[in-house]
Amino acid sequence: MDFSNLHKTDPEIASAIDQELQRQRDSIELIASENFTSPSVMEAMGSVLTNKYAEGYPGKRYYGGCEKVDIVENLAIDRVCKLYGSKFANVQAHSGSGANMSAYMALLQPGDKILGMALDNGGHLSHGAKVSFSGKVYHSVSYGVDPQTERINMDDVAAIAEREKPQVIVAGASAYPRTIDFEAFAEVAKSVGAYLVVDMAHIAGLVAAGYHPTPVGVADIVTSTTHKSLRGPRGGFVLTNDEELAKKIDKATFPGLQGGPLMHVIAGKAVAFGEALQPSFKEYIGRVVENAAQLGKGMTDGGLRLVSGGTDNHLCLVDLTPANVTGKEAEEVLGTVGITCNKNTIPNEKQKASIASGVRIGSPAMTTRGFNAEESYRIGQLIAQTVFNKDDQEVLDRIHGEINDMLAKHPLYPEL
Ligand code: DSN
Repeated sequence: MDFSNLHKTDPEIASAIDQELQRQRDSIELIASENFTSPSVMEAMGSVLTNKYAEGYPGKRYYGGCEKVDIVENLAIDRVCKLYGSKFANVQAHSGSGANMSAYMALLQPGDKILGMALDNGGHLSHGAKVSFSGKVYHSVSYGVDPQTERINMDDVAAIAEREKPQVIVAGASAYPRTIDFEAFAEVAKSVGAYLVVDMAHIAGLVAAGYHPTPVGVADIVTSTTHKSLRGPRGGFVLTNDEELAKKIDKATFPGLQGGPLMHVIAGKAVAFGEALQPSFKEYIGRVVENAAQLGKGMTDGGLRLVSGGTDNHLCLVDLTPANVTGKEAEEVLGTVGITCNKNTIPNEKQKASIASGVRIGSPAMTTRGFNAEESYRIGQLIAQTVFNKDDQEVLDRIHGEINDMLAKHPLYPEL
């Protein structure tokens, strides 16, 4: 993209953007919730659509001159409905938390009860964490993973639901490496008269490509972000097959929670949905899943332990205790050898969240960059070698050299 104007008018910001591009190029990106959008998505986001106010919905706006942005929003809605086989979609949520706010506001009154996955067991802030709006506005209770299997145990979820009688059950996670049984969640929700909201943000790309069972048509409301495995711009969306709920979601989003939609971001979403409808996206997600498995195998063979014993999706949750290293230390030392990831709590966590005993390792971004299964296995081995040798600078330098050679084979955004 051409930043020549910005370099002239605001060299400080232009330089920071250049530095960030270089940072992205110089490391293997393994943060499970990040990805690299196509240049087309970025072009749509950097367009004149950022100038337009369009409060309301296509055909029913509170401003004049919305005919062209209506084309954009209608395309985004049509494409996301086609991608997921959904009847209705709202594509205005600015983020995943915002999408969850819309879902809750459509279904609940303040003080009502929600049952979501605990943050320290792999859930998300907006699924009822006490520091989040979702745990302040609503009465939140949680389920976790089974301490032995480290997987969601649906009998436990059913027992908690039966005891707590929530109005909404939330399924979905930010750090859970296994397939989630949405049908089983729907049964539990039905048995206690609760609505089921599925937040599929992490696995949205896998669901779109058929690599994870879909929650659409199973949950009452499905929420998501667009920027994780789906590889779009930062943002959110909400799906439902129920016409009455669709109206409530629209009202909750605008005017309930937001003013003007970000039309440039909605254009980026439409481009990303269009890309995800191509056969090449299915192939990409197939490689994402294969690469995550190979990363996990490399780390396990290197002496680390995977929470739940493996992965079914795009991420591994890694227990670092065999290496006697904390998540914070691992994140830092991996950064020095050119691997970006994030520390993460693990089930039965003994450390506080800012230290943690694990790291989360995801394959969506590195797969977009072109790394293959064999390289993924090697990267997994190098992660293990790095954490087991965190104080041996000679070993770390050799690993960094090997990572740099691998990065050079997969240039990022050569067109920029
Ligand atoms: N912060 C995101 C993640 O990293 O999973 C979730 O929104």
